Amino acid sequence: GYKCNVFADGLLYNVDISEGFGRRFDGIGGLSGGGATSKLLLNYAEPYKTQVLDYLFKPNFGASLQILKVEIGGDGQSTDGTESSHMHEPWDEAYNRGYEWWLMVEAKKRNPSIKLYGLPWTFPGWVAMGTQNPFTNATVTAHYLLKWIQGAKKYYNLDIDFLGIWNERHYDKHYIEVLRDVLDQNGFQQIQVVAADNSWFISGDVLKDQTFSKAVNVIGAHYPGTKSSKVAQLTKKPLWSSEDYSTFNDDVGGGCWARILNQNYVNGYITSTISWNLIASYYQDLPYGRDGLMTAQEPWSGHYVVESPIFLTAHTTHFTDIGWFYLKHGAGVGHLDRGGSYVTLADRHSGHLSIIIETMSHNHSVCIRPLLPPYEVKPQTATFVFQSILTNVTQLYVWRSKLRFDGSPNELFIKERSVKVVHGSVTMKLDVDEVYTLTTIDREQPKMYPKPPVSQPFNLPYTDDFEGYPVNSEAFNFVPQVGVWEIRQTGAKGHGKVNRQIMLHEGCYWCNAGSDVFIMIDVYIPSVNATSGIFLGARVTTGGCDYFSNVTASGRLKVTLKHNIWYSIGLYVKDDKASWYFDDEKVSEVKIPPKPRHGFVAYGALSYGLADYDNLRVLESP
Ligand code: 147
Repeated sequence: GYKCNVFADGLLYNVDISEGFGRRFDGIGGLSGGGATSKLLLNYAEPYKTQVLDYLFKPNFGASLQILKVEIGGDGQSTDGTESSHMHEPWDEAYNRGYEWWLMVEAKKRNPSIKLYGLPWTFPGWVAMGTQNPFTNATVTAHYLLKWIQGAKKYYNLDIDFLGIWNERHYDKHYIEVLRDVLDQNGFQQIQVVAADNSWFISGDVLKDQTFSKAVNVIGAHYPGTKSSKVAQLTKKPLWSSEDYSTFNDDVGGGCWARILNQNYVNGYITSTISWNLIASYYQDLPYGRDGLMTAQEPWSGHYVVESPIFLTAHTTHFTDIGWFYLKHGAGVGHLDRGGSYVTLADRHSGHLSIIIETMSHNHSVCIRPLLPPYEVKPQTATFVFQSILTNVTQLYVWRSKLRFDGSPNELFIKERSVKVVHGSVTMKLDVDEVYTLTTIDREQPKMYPKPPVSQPFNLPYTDDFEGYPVNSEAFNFVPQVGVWEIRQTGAKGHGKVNRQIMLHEGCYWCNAGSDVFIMIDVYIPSVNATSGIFLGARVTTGGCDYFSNVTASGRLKVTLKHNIWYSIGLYVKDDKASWYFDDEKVSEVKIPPKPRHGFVAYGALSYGLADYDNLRVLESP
């Protein structure tokens, strides 16, 4: 019963490959790090941890991501915390730090063909030769990254596919060439260099300089607003939105994601889009809270939320693979006449084909950046007309999502009745804020996990004697904002394992890091390589790049302790008073501002150098 009156609208879209294909599709990804964005995921209990990982990586289930990008920890603050380096010093090397190794292993377990991409934000001081420029000695930096790649292979059997330069900072042509050389010399010819995780501006150098061009495999820009430059397109290199999204993951965030997944290709010939971040597993009050594809920020309760971006990703990832090709603009790719867009991707080997359509309205798809110029989307009818060899398509499976902003529940990634292709064409009635996939691939509706546990507040009392962790790992729930904190074994009587600040030197920065509770902790400062003092903080309201100035402003117990002695120190905060305790004796009381009343508790060191912490207790102030 298809009527032909829709043809009167003239809203016809040809789908055709007789003139060849467009660009190769390189996959949709998520970014863990930049920084510490997956911190709280590691200590989720089973089965919730497995469930969350399945929603991200398991093929044909949830987001089914095709790329996992991770931060290569560099011991410095990189947005929501610091991530540990595999080489704090030139003489130090370890591959059991942090959580990015674990995450890559879990992703590969679920999807062996997921691509891995590493990028540094910060570098240990020695890599940058004590400067703030990591390219001061190109060979040293390239070999530092080589170690990370070799460590991935040796300890986890992980093959790294893509390597970046320095997140959103300047690049250095000589360094990129040296890096390419070092990779090639060491058997990593297959690793592709993505440059330079910033803007399209690098394209000019790529176009001008043949030698440099050979060292750059992919041009990666951030938050391109679905556009790429003419020069970038002229390089003929794959163009990636190697960091995008960073939008609060409510339904407007979902709208943003659905729109850019399509329009990055439609407007910018961009063949890969990577979400910052993969999963919001950091405290929501830290910078950019909940800017992930889904949220898992309560390891103590097991509560997590599978937000709409997960299902909107599925519309592409379940029905494509890396290596498929987009069809040409005007022959399966373009804007819809009444707003929205469509892309067609095809597998040149199997002949499978998928069309993804989105009709996200302006106010329901605004991303954090850049500015989105106004446009209109109206309900419309669209007819896709298959041409030449594609007239052999006789039936298409249909998947649909609709974001509703009227309080009623969304429909997310629902398998509808399949449609017959009659006389080579298919007509779809499209409403506003919808995503459709029309595909030749037949899949079952995936069955989701039962509801996770309900949200619970972080409860006091909270204690940690740090005995339960493996050496070199990070203590759960504490998110280092400056410095690097690792569990170490001591011979100290009654202390055993401690949480140690282990950074000895200032690093090469990405940014200049600068409730009523009773927090108590034991501290010990050794005689060699010691920090100059320690501090405790409460009601700390910001983390990230503003952390240090905030902690210092919010008042700190600045004490210079004797070396080689364990002290028990405490900070008691109630109303407008803060009291300091030393070996259980109150030593001073100061007046503090009445606001803020809530925030993080913090403990730290006054300068880079060693300090051991043990037996933390955080209680409600009596
Ligand atoms: C990006 C960083 O690369 C990420 O680590 C994370 O901090 C993310 C949060 O949105 O932002 O850096 C940017 C910061 C500011 C802009 C662009 C990227 N900006 O203002 O255009």
